[in-house]
Amino acid sequence: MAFENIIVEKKDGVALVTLNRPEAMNALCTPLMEELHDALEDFEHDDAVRVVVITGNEKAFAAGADIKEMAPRDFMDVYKADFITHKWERVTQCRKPVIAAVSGYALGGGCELAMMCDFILASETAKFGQPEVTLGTLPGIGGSQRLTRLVGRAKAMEMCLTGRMMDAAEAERSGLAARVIPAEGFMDEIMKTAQKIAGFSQVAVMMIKDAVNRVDETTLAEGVRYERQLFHASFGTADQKEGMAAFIEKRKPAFKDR
Ligand code: DAK
Repeated sequence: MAFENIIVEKKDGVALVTLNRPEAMNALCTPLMEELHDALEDFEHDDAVRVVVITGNEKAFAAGADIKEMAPRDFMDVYKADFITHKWERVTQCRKPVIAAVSGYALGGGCELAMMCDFILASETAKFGQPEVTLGTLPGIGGSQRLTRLVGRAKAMEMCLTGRMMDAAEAERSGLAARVIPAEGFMDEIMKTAQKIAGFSQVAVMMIKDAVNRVDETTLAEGVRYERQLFHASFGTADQKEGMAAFIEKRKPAFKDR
């Protein structure tokens, strides 16, 4: 697949997607999001891909939806086209884990794209924000909802109302980022984490992702029931037998994704 706005590399079970519009701080234009959509479709069907990493460059993960593309559009344009809906949210439908590796700015749609991933690993240079208020608008790709779920109402409200940026340490403290990683060796550590997940049973990994994601959609009792069903189902897999046998026999498991 030939792409102009992203770079895709596949290695050791990991598909690395690098957003590649450095001249525009990786602003998320429609062609870029369509390419990301197509790449994710491909990964879903490619057995060689077990984990996806989305990253940008040292200055910017992505500085938002493309303001120059949006500026001339009026209500009817965006409403009738359902702007930012279909292909833009493809990442939330991935069954394989998706990690956002954030260095530099993750603003507006960039912060929202990172939050659509399963978890965020932040370089110590990362800066997160929802500055849409400064443009006379508001988050449009789930920022008001996902940020609030991740960091709580007070911080989300303050960030969306003021456009203030959060640094990496605050993002980790607040639950937005899973972990802060030193800028030096950032991508090596990201790939190590991705490869670690890629080495586990894919069935178990997908079930875990499925179970954790239920939290946003259901009550605690329903969520625990759902988790229990998946847990029971995992006992029907060869990988559960292999994982537990390997523990008892003090050897490395050889998972077969069965
Ligand atoms: N869009 C387009 N171009 C951008 C951009 C963006 N979001 N961010 C940066 N650029 C471009 C700049 O225009 C500049 O281009 P040239 O002038 O060289 O042609 C180039 O990238 C370098 O940027 P700067 O010169 O500004 O670089 P600095 O280091 O000085 O500053 C910055 C970096 C990230 C702090 C700054 O560029 C900045 O503040 N960028 C904008 C951040 C922002 O406001 N992001 C939120 C975008 S709005 C919806 C409703 C709302 C939304 C979507 C949908 N619906 C109702 C459906 C909103 C979404 C958003 O994300």
